[in-house]
Amino acid sequence: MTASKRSGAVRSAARITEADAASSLEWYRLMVLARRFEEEAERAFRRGKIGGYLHVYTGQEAVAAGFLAALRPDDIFFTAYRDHVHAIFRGTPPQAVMAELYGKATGIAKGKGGSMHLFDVGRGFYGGYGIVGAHIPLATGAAYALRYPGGDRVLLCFLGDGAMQSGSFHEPVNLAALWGREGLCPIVYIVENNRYAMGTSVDRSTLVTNLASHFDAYGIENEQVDGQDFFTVKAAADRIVAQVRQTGRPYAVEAITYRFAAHGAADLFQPYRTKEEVEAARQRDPIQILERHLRVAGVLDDARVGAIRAEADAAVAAALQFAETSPEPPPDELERDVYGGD
Ligand SMILES: Cc1ncc(C[n+]2csc(CCOP(=O)(O)OP(=O)(O)O)c2C)c(N)n1
Ligand SMILES: [Mg+2]
Repeated sequence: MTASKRSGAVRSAARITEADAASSLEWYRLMVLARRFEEEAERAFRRGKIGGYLHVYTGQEAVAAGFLAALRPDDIFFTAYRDHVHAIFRGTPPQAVMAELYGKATGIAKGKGGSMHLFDVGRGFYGGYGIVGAHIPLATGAAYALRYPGGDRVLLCFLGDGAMQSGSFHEPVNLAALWGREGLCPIVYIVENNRYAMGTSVDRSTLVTNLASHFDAYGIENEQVDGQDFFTVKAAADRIVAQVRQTGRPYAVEAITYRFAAHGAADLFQPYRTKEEVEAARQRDPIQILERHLRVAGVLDDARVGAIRAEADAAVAAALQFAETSPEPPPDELERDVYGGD
């Protein structure tokens, strides 16, 4: 039986070397780009350019950044519907993500997935799922399939605090533990605890608010991590991914984070939380935290920050332009990539 690491388990930033700081500049650049991307995606949604639904990742960037930074190119990952930034971090061109949000033929899923169903298998991104909890069994089975023929690839499964309370969480997690006993389930469950599932706070969805500890019930090693600090997440992710790669056993992390924006487009008034609470959480903005570390380490100054922001503005403007001017998918696309089609 494992015991979740509780008191004081939210790890504080490790000491940062100059080499760490330099390699993290690229992640700072990507986080700034992602934030700009989400701002413009929301604006385009409000202007009626994007159909369906849209959920942004603003505030949670360090979680995906820290974990995706720990992956090898041949590793794979799954997430839910708050997925634009995961794709951008993994290298999907922002224009292909924006075009997907616009439902255009040049989108990363040919315009047929939209915001919630991004997919980029070539880069190891297996979606993008709109049904809460639905990807947990798929990701768990995929982890088994990765290890069954041998090899040492690893799979990350990002999920929300709300998704943990669905039936589709318990069965696969139990199976993962059993398969892991044979070294056959190299999966890291990353619970992004942003405190809410739409308007339902964590303490209204479970009595056991240490979400990492839920994995004790299945015999899966687990810990909590401060999800706002890139270096803290990255240090944990490097250690955990290496362990899972070596053992083939599952591991679970609860990343403590916060959703700065509304849940989604229909969440206008956010009656379930106060402005003061949001403002307090914004004081721990993951981009600001990383920026401060990098300034102290001497690899970032005002001029460099200005250049990185200008680059992000230009990349997002180009992505919007690409999405605007791309063609709609042709009608016969409806019958492609579906069972029973060509
Ligand atoms: C099976 C199912 N039930 C309900 C919904 C409606 N729904 C959409 S998002 C959401 C909240 C999920 O919260 P969480 O897992 O914490 O993810 P977060 O939005 O915080 O990233 C719900 C209930 C859904 N999409 N699928
Ligand atoms: Mg949540």
